[in-house]
Amino acid sequence: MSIENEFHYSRGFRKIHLELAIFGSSLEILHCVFFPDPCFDIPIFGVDIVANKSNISAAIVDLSPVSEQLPKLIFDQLSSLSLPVFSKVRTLPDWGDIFSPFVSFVSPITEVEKNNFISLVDSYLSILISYMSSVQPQSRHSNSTIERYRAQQYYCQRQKLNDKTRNVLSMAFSKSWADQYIEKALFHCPSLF
Ligand code: BLA
Repeated sequence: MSIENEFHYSRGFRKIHLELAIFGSSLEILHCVFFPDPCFDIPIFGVDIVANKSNISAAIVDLSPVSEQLPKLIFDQLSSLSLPVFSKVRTLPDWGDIFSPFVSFVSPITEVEKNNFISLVDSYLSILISYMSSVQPQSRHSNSTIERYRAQQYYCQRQKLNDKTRNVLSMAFSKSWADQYIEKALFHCPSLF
């Protein structure tokens, strides 16, 4: 079993987390989240791909809002994408109210579907990156920064309700290791000030 992590930060992003986890020969997980600096009006980019020996059981990508709506520029560009059709679309869990209307949660089956999912991830990332160059930060004390920080805290709280992640990590390590890893590495949300 192995877990490889990279953590980066840059203008606009307080944490860019890339993770590849391999559990024996049966389970591979790619996990990636771009957590914005709350001073910037930027959604949270997230991808999770869960693959077992024979198939990709879950592939999810989203630009999740941190204010009432996604920034208009991002909303318009996401709306104008021609979204690929997947034969197996999955239902979001109860904690999935954090995702945008543009979330794609599927089990890609054919090579075409797998490639279409990867292209979709690429499109979401390109939309985010091109938007980044135009957005200016607001003050750390502004109401909108505080609202975005609270939304990010809520995003982390909801993600922590994913028992599937917790169970895999608990079985591979231990319950207390899994709890700490989820709290401190995956969905840590340090205070704003
Ligand atoms: C589901 N996540 C899962 C599943 C496993 C993991 C085993 C079940 C697969 C399935 O239902 O087919 C496990 N995911 C992990 C582990 C890590 C991980 C161990 O990232 C890290 C070490 N999860 C995220 C992010 C998103 C996310 C960023 O970490 C979305 C952007 C989504 N994963 C997500 C969702 C499910 C899932 C929505 C389905 C949950 C359900 O159906 O109950």
